[in-house]
Amino acid sequence: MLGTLSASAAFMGVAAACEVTLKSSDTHPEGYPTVEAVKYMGELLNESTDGRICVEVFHSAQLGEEKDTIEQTQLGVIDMNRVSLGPFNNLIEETKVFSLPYIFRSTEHMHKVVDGEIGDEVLEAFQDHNLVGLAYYDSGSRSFYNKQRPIASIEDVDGLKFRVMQSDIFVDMVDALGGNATPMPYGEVYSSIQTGVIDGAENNWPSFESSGHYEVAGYYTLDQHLIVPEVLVMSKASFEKLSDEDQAAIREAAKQSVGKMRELWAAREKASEEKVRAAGVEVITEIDKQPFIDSMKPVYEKHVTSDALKALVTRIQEVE
Ligand code: GTR
Repeated sequence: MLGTLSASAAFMGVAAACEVTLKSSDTHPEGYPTVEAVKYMGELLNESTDGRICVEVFHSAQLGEEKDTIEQTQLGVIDMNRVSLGPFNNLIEETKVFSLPYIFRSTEHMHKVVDGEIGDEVLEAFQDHNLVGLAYYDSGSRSFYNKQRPIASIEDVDGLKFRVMQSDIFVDMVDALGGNATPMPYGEVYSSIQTGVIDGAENNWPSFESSGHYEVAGYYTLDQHLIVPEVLVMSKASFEKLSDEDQAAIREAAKQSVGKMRELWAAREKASEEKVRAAGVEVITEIDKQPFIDSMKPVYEKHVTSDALKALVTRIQEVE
């Protein structure tokens, strides 16, 4: 016990011993914007609680793959978790609307939506699942990469096997484009491409780069089918152990870390793109997105079924 406390204090570089150390999970390595943003959130929280609350970030999937860490967070084994919204889709209906292909016209559109009322409503939906939604982080836009051929039009997707995050929406998305989808944990993608279990996957520049997937999948097509935000969530069990004042401090520190995250994200997107291009990956930028957008109709029809979800989708589309 004492060992953990002093180790955390040393980790945070603070003199005061932490009364509470919140364990936070992330699939990405140190230096990745999400990891650094949660560390920053921890520093703010530590300051506002006079050193009483500390946050320790377990990066590089040390605590497990996202689907499993989400369950652990619901159980209170893990206190905080920074994850994509995607893996929540099968669990929390409302998160589906932010995971629909081409729902956001741009990152600016996504920011306006998540920073406003709709964003708050979706965060609130986590409450019914033993989780507290704290903040949204950026994740750029996701595009397809594969090792077989450049995708220059929708016809080129035909028959290719892509890994997707564990969400039915993404399986249906790839199917609707004529490819074959395999949901699997992030950590298995590299070797699965290498051994030919799949031809490729889809992700943003920083993940494509930091995971090393660009080493085994040499064609990247900027079709930008998803702008799905990341979320920082907390275990309701861990949250409710704290005083109202400390709960408010956590919410505030999380909100304050968003601006910092967006800065880190913009810089990393550029750096990752440069690294991937320099490595010789063929990047296909000239692509007619309209056929991709049009083919998503059945995905919307299948997943946006309740009146509540339909209303959310309309409200998102109406945000200028
Ligand atoms: C990344 C995201 C991760 C994880 C990963 C994936 O962009 O930051 O949280 O969801 O994608 O594809 O599994």
